Amino acid sequence: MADIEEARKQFERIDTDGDGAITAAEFKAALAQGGDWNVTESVAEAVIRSQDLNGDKVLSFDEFWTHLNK
Ligand SMILES: [Ca+2]
Ligand SMILES: [Ca+2]
Repeated sequence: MADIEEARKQFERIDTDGDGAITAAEFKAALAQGGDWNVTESVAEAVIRSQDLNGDKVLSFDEFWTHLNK
């Protein structure tokens, strides 16, 4: 079981505009910040899609959390 406080901090770090949803662009920017410049927009979109449970193309905290606990 992952730590929900840690997960929330991580989520908020990626969700730079603070609207409670992670977009592909935000995800890509977060990875670039971590030094991974090879992640393209389409790779980021594919990752979001693989974790997106309700099909709105963004990650809510619940979806992020569900993925961490898989
Ligand atoms: Ca956002
Ligand atoms: Ca979603």
